[in-house]
Amino acid sequence: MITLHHLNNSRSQRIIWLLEELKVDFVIEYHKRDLKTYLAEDSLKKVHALGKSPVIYDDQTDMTIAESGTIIEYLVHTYGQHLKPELGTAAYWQYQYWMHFSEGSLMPPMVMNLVLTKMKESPMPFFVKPIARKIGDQIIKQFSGPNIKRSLEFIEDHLSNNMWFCGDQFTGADVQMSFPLEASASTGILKDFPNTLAFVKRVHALPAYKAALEKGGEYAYA
Ligand SMILES: N[C@@H](CCC(=O)N[C@@H](CS)C(=O)NCC(=O)O)C(=O)O
Repeated sequence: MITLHHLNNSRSQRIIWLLEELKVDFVIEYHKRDLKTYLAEDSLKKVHALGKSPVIYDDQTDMTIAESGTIIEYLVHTYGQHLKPELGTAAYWQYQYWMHFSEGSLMPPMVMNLVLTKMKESPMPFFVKPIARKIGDQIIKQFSGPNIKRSLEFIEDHLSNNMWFCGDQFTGADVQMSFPLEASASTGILKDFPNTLAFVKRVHALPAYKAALEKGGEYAYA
């Protein structure tokens, strides 16, 4: 039995979806975000030193595993080899590429945008506010914004020729890529990226995805 340590409105929603796709037995332990800081409550630190979600525990192997990419690789390797291309093929390296790209290249500028936007809105002495705003706007304009746009153009181009990230085969890489893309969709930016938006809609129409939404609770990106 797998235990998933889940946080509301977070990346761990995609792990519930994968568990549903794999039809393995699992239970969810729910953790909550602090309403003010948006950080996870301390209960997650008892599960893993970094106190972040997702984390899974598998009692078959007595292993605790953190980091979405590792969790997806572990679950696919252990319970659903059909969700990854054959080792060593071109499709397999595509799979590896998108598995890493999601958290390694796409998420960092997205998180930066989120933090800077929150910083601009947070309370501070009135005389600091215009300076903080200007710095935040400049970083978004010159760094995170253009990086996100370039990545989305790249993804759009890939999805204009591919139904899923590894071509015709639905894989764990689609699960890993779903979170940043549905988070992007929720901001409206994907109106300029029709193939990427179509991918998100395809994901949202899957029965296992819908079942996962019912189990996960609060989720702002679907
Ligand atoms: N790269 C990690 C990121 C983990 C992460 O930052 N999770 C967020 C939820 S989306 C979290 O736990 N935030 C709460 C906190 O940092 O206290 C992964 O993909 O698992």
